[in-house]
Amino acid sequence: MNWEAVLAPYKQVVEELKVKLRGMRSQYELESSHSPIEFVTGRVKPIQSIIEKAELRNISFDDIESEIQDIAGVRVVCQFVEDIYTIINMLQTRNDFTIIEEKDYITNKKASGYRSYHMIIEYPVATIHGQKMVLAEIQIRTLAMNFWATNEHSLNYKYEGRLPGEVRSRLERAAEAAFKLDEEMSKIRNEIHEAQRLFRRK
Ligand code: 0O2
Ligand code: 0O2
Repeated sequence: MNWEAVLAPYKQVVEELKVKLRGMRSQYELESSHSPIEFVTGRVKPIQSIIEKAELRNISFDDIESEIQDIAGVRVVCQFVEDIYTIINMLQTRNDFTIIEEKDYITNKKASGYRSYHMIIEYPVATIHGQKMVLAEIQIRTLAMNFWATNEHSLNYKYEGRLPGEVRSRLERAAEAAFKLDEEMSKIRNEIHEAQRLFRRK
């Protein structure tokens, strides 16, 4: 398999989506006092992770592009939970890609404690051989959800997915604490916005 050639369109999609989403952030900053986007990151899934995921799920090489939906992945990180829904609504009105699937792990957290909103999109990318449809995953989460997910991801990597009971239960508690933090911050959101407006004026 010529991985470089297979992954090239995905690289293109990640770059395009980062530019578009970061552009939205700049636009919000110009036109309103609060941007629902804190920052945007993106990555093409490393080849090793693609192979491991395919093996784990019995996906044949020919089906990788249709079965693994997060080869291209971008992440939108927000300050408040409310911002996530602003982003979702905005993405739903765009016509430069099609939303294939939405997974709301905010209302329905995963067993691990993971929270985030995922959108699987079909994105048309222009290649020298014509247009190609590529699947991409947009993860939308708060700073608190991102903090938790990043740490949990590191621990899972360290323990190869077999977390000791003690660590697992601490992570569960941390997930609830992060959820509480988001809830509390939401309650004083207007006050925070006002403070940030004042600060910007100075
Ligand atoms: P901005 O819009 O000025 O913040 P690249 O295209 O190379 O810049 P890449 O390869 O995706 O992007 O880099 P990475 O490391 O994923 O980070 C992308 C952007 O997210 C960078 O901003 C980082 O500063 C920002 N970022 C990553 N983690 C955090 C975080 O924990 N907190 C904050 N506030 N920002 C973070 P840029 O590129 O300077 O763009
Ligand atoms: P990476 O690149 O290491 O992050 P499904 O078939 O829908 O049940 P699938 O296709 O894995 O499962 O999709 P899902 O569950 O929506 O998750 C895709 C991505 O969400 C993962 O990618 C993670 O980035 C993130 N994610 C999902 N669950 C968790 C979790 O419990 N903890 C953390 N930290 N992240 C999670 P990968 O494949 O793990 O790759």
